[in-house]
Amino acid sequence: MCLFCKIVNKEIPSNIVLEDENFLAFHDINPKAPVHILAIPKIHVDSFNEVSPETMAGMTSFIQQLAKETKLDKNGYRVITNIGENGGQEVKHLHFHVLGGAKLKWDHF
Ligand code: D5M
Repeated sequence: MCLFCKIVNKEIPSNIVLEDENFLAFHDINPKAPVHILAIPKIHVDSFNEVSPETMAGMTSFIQQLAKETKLDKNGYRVITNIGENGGQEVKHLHFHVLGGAKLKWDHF
């Protein structure tokens, strides 16, 4: 079972911010911004390459709710998903980095 499936199953502890039937959001263990939350589907999907339109639709609503509840929607935030080798994806379970809490830089290579 992958790392994030274990977090979904509560076999590995995480600092949960928001949860519903299909999605989970928890604080990133290695934050890159004052607020750095990971939002994931509970079902295992390897990456954005494989995600279904239905899961993405739910994911979008979940991230919007997350932004509202954390008040990130007030001043803005960033949503990133890394895909594969060049994208820098380390955990092979689809996750969206939700970053905010400061004016973010834009510097990728
Ligand atoms: O991002 C993978 C992210 O997952 C990276 O920012 C660290 C984070 N991570 C790894 N293990 C944990 C646990 N156990 N809790 C919370 N966050 C974690 P990627 O896009 O794959 O590079």
